[in-house]
Amino acid sequence: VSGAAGKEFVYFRGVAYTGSYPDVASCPEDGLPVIAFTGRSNSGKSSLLSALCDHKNLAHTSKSAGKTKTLNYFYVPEEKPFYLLDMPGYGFARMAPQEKGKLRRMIDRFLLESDALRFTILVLDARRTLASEERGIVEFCRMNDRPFLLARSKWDLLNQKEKAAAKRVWKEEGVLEHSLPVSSLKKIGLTELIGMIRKATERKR
Ligand SMILES: Nc1nc2c(ncn2[C@@H]2O[C@H](COP(=O)(O)OP(=O)(O)OP(=O)(O)O)[C@@H](O)[C@H]2O)c(=O)[nH]1
Ligand SMILES: [Mg+2]
Repeated sequence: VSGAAGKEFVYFRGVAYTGSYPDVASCPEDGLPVIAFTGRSNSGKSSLLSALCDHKNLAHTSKSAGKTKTLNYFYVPEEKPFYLLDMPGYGFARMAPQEKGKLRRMIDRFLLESDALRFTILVLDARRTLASEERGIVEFCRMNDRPFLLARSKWDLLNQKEKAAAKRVWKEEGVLEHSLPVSSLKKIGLTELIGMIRKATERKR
């Protein structure tokens, strides 16, 4: 698909907010595939999910400056429907240590145990290198044959030199093939990501 009209066609359309759940046990259990957006606080998860739906702030459901604290489900009404799941960010500095730990455990539990999870999209600022939590998620996905992607966000903020340098680092980190530059602001990489998500939802577990 090419051209402006073609681009329009690939966004997720008619996406509806399903609900926000405080823990794994209360999430929908209807067997529909789940595509999870995880990563550090402020990495751009909610913005990316919204951009894929051709929306400015679909996923910013909380009024408190877009800080996601619950598991937020969005229903995508395609021929084979699925959920996009906006997860809370881990490592949010202004959060009490106890609350931080609780959120972290909830996120880990979901990524480790969910039967519905088909694709883990780890969103990280393209200007950053992999931190230990992020390495942990990558290792877990590799060991358990779980499809994953490192969405290198805010790509619009890098100049040509920084982009080239970033790609060299991804190669050194051993994740070049799993990395996709994206920008919610400038709509970079969205078509590719939508294709990957559709493919992932068709996979059997
Ligand atoms: N320049 C630029 N800024 C972005 C982009 N995507 C997100 N941002 C900014 O990054 C900040 C964080 O975005 P969010 O989408 O709320 O991040 P999040 O990962 O959902 O954050 P938490 O819910 O706290 O975990 C906001 O100020 C966004 O405007 C992008 O593609 N380019
Ligand atoms: Mg968020």
